[in-house]
Amino acid sequence: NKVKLIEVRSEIAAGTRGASLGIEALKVASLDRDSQYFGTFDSVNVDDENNLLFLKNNYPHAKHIDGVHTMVRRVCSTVNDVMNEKRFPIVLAGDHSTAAGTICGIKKNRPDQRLGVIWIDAHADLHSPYTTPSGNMHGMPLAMVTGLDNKEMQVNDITEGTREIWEDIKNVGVKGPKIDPGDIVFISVRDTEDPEKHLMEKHGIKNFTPEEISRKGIKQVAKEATEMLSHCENIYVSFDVDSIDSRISKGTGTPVPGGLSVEEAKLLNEEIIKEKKVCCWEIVEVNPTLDTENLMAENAFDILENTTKSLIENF
Ligand code: DIR
Ligand code: MN
Ligand code: MN
Ligand code: MN
Repeated sequence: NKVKLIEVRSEIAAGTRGASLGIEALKVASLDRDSQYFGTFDSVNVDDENNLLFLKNNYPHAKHIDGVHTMVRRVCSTVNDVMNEKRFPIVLAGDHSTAAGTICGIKKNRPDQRLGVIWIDAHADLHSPYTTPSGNMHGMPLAMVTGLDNKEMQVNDITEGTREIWEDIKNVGVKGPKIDPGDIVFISVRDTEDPEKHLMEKHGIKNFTPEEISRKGIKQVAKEATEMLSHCENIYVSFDVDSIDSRISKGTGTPVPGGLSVEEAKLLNEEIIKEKKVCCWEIVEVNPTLDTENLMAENAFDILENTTKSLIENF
């Protein structure tokens, strides 16, 4: 059994409460679907740092960065362990900052190999504490792993305490950047701030916009996205459920209109995971407290199950 689930019930890096319940909501959805998914695969839990939410946070431009640092290190170490077992990690997480830990873990495991990232999200998650509009660190995982502070677009003055931990986060797993910004491919990104737009232009980061996706179709987008990373030995896929249109994705912290349909998201992940270079897949940001009837989790579960099936069929 090649797949191993990694469960990370983190929500410290989100701005809205409840994403740590996303995994439980996926499990409830699996029962309502009469699926044996969670009885089929081994899983390992990563401890969260959510108790920090009950304390005043002293880092306004990187909220709970101390806990995020700890959590990123734990995820890194667990992903590395699972890859050492020659298993394929499927990460079920809460807020998207965990993805930094995942990328650190893959890089720690395969330090000499180039890692590309397919980031399916409404957001670019490229902020640093210097540019964030919210201080919510789920908007920062790609800055953590590229090391891009983007100080030329600085809007926040950060304290020495924040800066020190931020620098430590950049060295989790292996020292320095884990990926090149040019090795990121965005799909469905449609809500970005100026500092992120600046980085995307400066580093020529490709985004398959909703318009381009409807013009080309999902299969073509999946093909082009993986081909763009043909120079990388490994590909990590990060699936933020807010990539799905806000008419469906009510149960997530930051829904955005104009996104993927559930069928599109399903086919997209099904196609991308057929690529042999994909070495890890992650799903994040299901928040059942914002939902009615567990709709987001049910759709997310269908995508999770379908993606896993496609992965196994194509081993
Ligand atoms: C916004 C929202 N760019 C921020 N980011 C979200 O606060 O950094 N990322 N929601 O998932
Ligand atoms: Mn995200
Ligand atoms: Mn998002
Ligand atoms: Mn925004």
